[in-house]
Amino acid sequence: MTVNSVDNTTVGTYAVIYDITDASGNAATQVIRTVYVNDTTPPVITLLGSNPVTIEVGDVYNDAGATTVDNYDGDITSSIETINSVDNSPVGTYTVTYDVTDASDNAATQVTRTVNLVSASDSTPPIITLLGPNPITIEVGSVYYDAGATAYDDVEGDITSSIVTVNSVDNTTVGTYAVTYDITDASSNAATQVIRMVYVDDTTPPVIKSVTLNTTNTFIGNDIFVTVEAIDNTGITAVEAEGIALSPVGDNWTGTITALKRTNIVHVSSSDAAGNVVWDNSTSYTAGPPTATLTFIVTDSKTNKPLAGAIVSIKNIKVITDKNGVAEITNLEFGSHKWAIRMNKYKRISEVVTVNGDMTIAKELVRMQR
Ligand SMILES: [Ca+2]
Ligand SMILES: [Ca+2]
Ligand SMILES: [Ca+2]
Repeated sequence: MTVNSVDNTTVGTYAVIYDITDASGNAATQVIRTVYVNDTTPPVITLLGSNPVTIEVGDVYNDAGATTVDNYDGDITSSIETINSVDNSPVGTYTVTYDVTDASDNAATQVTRTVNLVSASDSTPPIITLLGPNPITIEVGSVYYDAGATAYDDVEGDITSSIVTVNSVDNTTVGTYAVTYDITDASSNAATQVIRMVYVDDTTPPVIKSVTLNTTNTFIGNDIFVTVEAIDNTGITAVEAEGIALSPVGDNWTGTITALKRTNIVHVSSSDAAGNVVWDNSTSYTAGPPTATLTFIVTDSKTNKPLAGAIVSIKNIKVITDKNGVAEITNLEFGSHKWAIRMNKYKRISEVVTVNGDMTIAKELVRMQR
């Protein structure tokens, strides 16, 4: 009789017992076989995640781990011994190792993961810092010196020398201009563009070099021809005399003003496109009323002979006729004037005359009766 208690699914030590008795009832000495059921198969480790893994300096390394299954123990993942040497510096290659042993002390083949620690990639653009004022105003015609800018990059440091500057300033033309500064680091990160505004301005007024009148002594209401010579750094846009716009003629500006009575300053202004104005009040003229000459010829009404010694009066002027009966009144203002002629023994006469030019007035005096 054999008693076999071996369970080949369970590690352990078992006995197989052999007994026998002959027909006469004599029992043989029992024989026992010892049977050992062992586990000699190591577990197998399976990596989770990538291998190798590359991370940048500054990144946090999260190990993806591994699983393991044993033929006898089953899932013994929790028994894996992980040695993680990954550090954040220096850059280089690190290794994570995974080991496990089953309950029967069978060690699995070690699994390793390679972790490459590399320099952080540069994703930060440089920063440009302007030097000097912004905006800046310069006088037209003056030289513009750009004060430049500096550039600093997080990885590359001072990269000022790589700044690309585009300077469109035309210092000969009034206007608003931009100077732009750009830079890109070696990882193609472009800095925010910096712009400086440059105003080219004209603050210099024109210069009036001369004011000339064709006459400085004239009559009220007459034209006076004005010639102005003026210069400006950017160009003159207007010249006025007594508020009258003059016209450009060659290098001069000319026009006509109307004479006013008495002595008058001719106020001349010159403007440029920027609105700078200069005045010149150094020139004047004098204008009086227009005058004429009145010639009186006085005769006797009976004899028709000239009368010498007759008194011709007009306004406050008195002129006595000469031997030809002639009296001239000069510089008599235009307008209506009352005149009178009187002479001893003759009847006085008087009239009003309107003077608008030289005139001759012939009059006869009537001798009074005795
Ligand atoms: Ca095993
Ligand atoms: Ca950078
Ligand atoms: Ca100017």
